[in-house]
Amino acid sequence: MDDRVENIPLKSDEITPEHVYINRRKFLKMAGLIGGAALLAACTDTGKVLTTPTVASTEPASTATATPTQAVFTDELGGAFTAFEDATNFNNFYEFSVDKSAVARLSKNFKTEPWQIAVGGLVENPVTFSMTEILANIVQEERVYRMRCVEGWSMVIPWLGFPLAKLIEEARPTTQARFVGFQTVESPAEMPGLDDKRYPWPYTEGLRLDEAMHNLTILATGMYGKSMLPQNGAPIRLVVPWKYGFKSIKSIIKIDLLAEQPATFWNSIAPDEYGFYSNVNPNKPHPRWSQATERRIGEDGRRSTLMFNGYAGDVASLYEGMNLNKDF
Ligand SMILES: Nc1nc2c(c(=O)[nH]1)N[C@H]1C(S)=C(S)[C@@H](COP(=O)(O)O)O[C@H]1N2
Ligand SMILES: [Mo]
Repeated sequence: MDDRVENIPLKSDEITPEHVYINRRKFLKMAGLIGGAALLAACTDTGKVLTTPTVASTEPASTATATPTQAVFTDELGGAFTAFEDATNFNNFYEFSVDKSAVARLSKNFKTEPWQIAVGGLVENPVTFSMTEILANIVQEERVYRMRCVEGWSMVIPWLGFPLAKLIEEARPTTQARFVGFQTVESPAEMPGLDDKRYPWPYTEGLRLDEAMHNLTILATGMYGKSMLPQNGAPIRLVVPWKYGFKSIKSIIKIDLLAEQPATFWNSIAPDEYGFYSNVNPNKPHPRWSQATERRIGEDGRRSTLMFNGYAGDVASLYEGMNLNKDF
């Protein structure tokens, strides 16, 4: 185990990287299971403005920082949008790099057109959607969400997207379906991070069906009023705002309805550190660090982490009767 970070006192601009914990035995075991490459072609139109962003709240975060010419957009709790520059240059996307500041550069030429997303498994109507169809037929709405990474930092991001439920309903899950599995594209020619065979590629994630159908759970196709950039998971990624950021899987090609809880990337690497549910919970410390506080990117100091990342009113009922310290 690599425990270098634990021996270094954290400065305010440092976070605890997820990748410092590597269970080498597990990685080696899984390295033999790496699958083939997905093929992508043509070019991207990233950066194209899709819609004029609507704003969740036009209340200035603070009158002291607001000027008549500069609107300050915030989430419903008054947290200012993270600077676009920060949200697009400080990224976790291990397929490209474990270095957050290198992801934007390394993913610049990632081809996201054409793109398809297949919804299958325990469904009556398996269906493959092209991104063109999705963008033409589904209204992309703006959702301003907090994003809390398990490493202890957070952002406020205005996403463009639509409820995941729309695609799932189209596929008509059978009565056996209880979970949903997601998979990221694997494109070794474009993704240098895939060369590190210690990781259980492809990146996978999962939700319980009721979590997946919840109105807060979206597939995002853009942010800040623009189409998604590669570093943020273009052309389509999951956003589950009450869970740690790693659940919000990027660049999805496959969604499967399942009877059993699926294996997921971080949970297979370290199940005692990254639970299947991974709901944001300030009272449940990560085995190697507290989760009570977080650093909002762009701010000094730390703020308190909120239960379910501030979405308890919307989602706490999904977990009634569960022991959140055991089923974490
Ligand atoms: N495929 C894939 N999805 C991923 C990741 C990744 O490494 N690969 N990192 C996750 C983590 S740890 C976080 S915090 C968020 C970061 O999203 P952002 O870069 O858009 O802020 O993406 C998540 N989705
Ligand atoms: Mo994360």
